[in-house]
Amino acid sequence: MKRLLTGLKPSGELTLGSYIGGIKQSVAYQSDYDSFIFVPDLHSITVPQDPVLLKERIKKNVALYLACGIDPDKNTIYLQSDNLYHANLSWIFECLTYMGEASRMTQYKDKSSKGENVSVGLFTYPILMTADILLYDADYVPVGIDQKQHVELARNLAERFNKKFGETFTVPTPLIPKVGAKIMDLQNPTKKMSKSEGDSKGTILLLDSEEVIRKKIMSAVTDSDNEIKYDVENKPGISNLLTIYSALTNKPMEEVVLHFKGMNYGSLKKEVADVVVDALTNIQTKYQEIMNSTLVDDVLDKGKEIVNKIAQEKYQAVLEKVGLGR
Ligand code: ATP
Ligand code: LTN
Repeated sequence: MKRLLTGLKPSGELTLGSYIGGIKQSVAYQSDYDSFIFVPDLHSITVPQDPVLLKERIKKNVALYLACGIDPDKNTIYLQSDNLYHANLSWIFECLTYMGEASRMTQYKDKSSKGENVSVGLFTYPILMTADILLYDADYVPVGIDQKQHVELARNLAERFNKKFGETFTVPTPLIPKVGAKIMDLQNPTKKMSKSEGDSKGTILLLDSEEVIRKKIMSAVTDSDNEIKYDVENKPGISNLLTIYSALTNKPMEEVVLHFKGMNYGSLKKEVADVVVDALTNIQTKYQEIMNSTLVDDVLDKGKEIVNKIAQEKYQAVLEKVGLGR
């Protein structure tokens, strides 16, 4: 069975974008693949974090995975910092990565070009992501479009290692959703809906109340020509709302556009809000049940044991190939 692996950083509250671009795909594929989903907590400290909030969010992330439909019987669910091999393997890949290729990674490029003071960790984190993926020989990595570049780095590094030291790692393939690969900020629909950088009015959090969700969607920025059509370039706000609707109802875009043809923007927003409220209240009910149980710790304990065993074997093989150790 092919292996699928993904993770969502606990660097902020998970959003509708994280759900549609990240978790939802893993839920859809979980019966067909050997699925791994983890909390990449080491990735979240590339930018400063409050230690108390970070710890809370790690638990919340796992509870949300489960509430969104990640089945603990079909997935290996684990915490990155529960397995020391991620960072160890990352070091080996750092030594195989060229400065030029790391410098081309967009997050580092964007932040450093704005003159922001960025950490070395932000520069090297795509390499840690390579280690996250290759350590388990993942075949497929479901991600939103913003992460495609990083999975491509993982492909390049797997190929480079295999060529230099002999066949060792599976070369992974990114899985990008057909609809919803980039959900946009509701207030600024040319920017990604983000948990760490977005406008709080433009970002729907998975744990927002019904009232807040409706308010955010009803005040989404659109345009003034009152025609509902899918045209990302000229109508980014309307196209984003149609995308959210299409992703959550699993209806193809053509059908969605036909459904809304001739309606006004207010009616479109109302229907999108209904669909989002429906999906998220369902998730929130399950989330509360999970947070009141021991499930999160139970699945993480089980996951920790499984992944450490796999990783230890893989890392040992890597040491041998590279000539490290005794
Ligand atoms: P941030 O929201 O802080 O920008 P991120 O997207 O970099 O964070 P994660 O939450 O770890 O970090 O991303 C989880 C997954 O969800 C990734 O696969 C990412 O591509 C996807 N994702 C996140 N935001 C969106 C979005 N707005 N639209 C589509 N996919 C998204
Ligand atoms: N870098 C990703 C999160 C992430 C990830 C991974 C996703 C870390 N390791 C491995 C898929 C596979 C992000 O910033 N969203």
